[in-house]
Amino acid sequence: MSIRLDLILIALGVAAHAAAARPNPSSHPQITEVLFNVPSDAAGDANMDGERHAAGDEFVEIANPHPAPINLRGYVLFNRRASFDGHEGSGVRFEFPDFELPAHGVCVVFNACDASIPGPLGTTRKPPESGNDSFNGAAVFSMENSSSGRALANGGDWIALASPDGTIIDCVSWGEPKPPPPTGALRSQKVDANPKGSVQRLTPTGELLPHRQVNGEPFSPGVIPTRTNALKNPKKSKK
Ligand SMILES: [Ca+2]
Ligand SMILES: [Ca+2]
Repeated sequence: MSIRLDLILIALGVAAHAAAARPNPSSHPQITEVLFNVPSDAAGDANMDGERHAAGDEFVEIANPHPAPINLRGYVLFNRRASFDGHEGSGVRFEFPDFELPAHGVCVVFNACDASIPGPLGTTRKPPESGNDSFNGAAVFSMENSSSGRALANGGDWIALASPDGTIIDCVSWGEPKPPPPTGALRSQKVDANPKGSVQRLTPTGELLPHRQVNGEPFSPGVIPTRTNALKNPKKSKK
């Protein structure tokens, strides 16, 4: 009897250990939205400076899906013409300053070439002084890019988010970029090269979807939208 009980307890212990050893969802922030192919008309003015700019309106939205803040210092965004450590002339790269992204908080990093983005703005050297009301209170950063050649390629490129030790947490790719997306990312997804707006993730474990498919809008920097039935029932878009 006692032996059986021991065996049961051992089995329960093994089960508990197995559960504990299961891979956790990443403890890192994540990429929740990317605008790499800026819509061609005035609707492409994602950074709200009043002008559509093929490079300046590009952005990456980052969210903290966890119940505790994450300091983004040393996290790096970079594309195929850049690396964790640096970039070439046309590379896109942004390293976060000392900034605490609150639990479930959202921030947005704009390419910002030729842009005068409204509201408080952080850079790689300093965090924004406060949340930005033009973007639903999200923390907004500028890459301060001065050349429109420093941009994500519409035809094929990728953008990666790496943690301060260089681990690639999240990678989003499209087309047939050269060089190809880095291997070994904790998560990676290939998306359509022309999603007619951004691609957006709705939940921490969800896939990136064309934003227009989610709610009919081209993008939502600073906002994680919920899917609406606007597209299925265009006359009944209330919700
Ligand atoms: Ca703009
Ligand atoms: Ca969004």
